[in-house]
Amino acid sequence: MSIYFIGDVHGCYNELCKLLDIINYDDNKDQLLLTGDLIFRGNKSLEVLKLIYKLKNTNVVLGNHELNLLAINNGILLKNNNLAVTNNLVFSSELEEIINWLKLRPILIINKIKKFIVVHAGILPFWGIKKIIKYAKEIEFILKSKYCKYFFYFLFKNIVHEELFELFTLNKLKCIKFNISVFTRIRYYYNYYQLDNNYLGNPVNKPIYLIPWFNRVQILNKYSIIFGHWSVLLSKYTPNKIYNIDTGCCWGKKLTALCWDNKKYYYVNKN
Ligand SMILES: [Mn+2]
Repeated sequence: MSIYFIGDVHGCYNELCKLLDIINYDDNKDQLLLTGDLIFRGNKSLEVLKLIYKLKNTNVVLGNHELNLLAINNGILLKNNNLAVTNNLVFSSELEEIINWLKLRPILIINKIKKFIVVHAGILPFWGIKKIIKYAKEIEFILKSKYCKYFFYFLFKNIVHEELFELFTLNKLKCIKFNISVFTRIRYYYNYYQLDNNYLGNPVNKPIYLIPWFNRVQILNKYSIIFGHWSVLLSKYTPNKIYNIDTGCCWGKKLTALCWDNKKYYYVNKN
């Protein structure tokens, strides 16, 4: 039995199939964990979701694009940046069953025996493991609950439905919103942990005041971190025990798998 991670697929179904072939993935023996952003940008998002949904020993953390899809499905976001790509997925009759499955996916996967965590974008460096688990569970709890729709209004439109106060105070809701941004969107922060959404480039040419989230992460004495979301890194620039496996397949580069047992990388180039 081997554990494999695969980075952001973004609707690149053909490349995903090829990569599973290359690693000789066996659904009865192996485990597959994906870093999220399975969908959008590429044009075979539905095929990707159906494939992952059907595999038995697979899990995926939610990325910002899965959250967008859930918000579209709740009628809160109307469209994604590429309407043709979005429509193909959003108006599919097969989507409902998959959405019900997607809503139950975690924000964070933790393996306490193998000592790794999987997250879409990242964490804050000073977060300890207990805090990380607690923050992820709070988000997962809301997404699974009947308050999910109201929470998406808050997340995407900043509209506060008072039903939400049956769960949390406004301050707590703001913290949860911030934590979602960290888990699903963070690249750099500045000034006491404000997130930067403007500079997407690699750390070599970064503005001096920005700090990549993966510098000085405190849990590395115990855990490794596998993440996606930041394709310009191309698996470089990160410290030991932090693995970026989004290698920009949807941008014409490649799709990456990492085998946990031997830390070997496998690649498929974009067709
Ligand atoms: Mn992303």
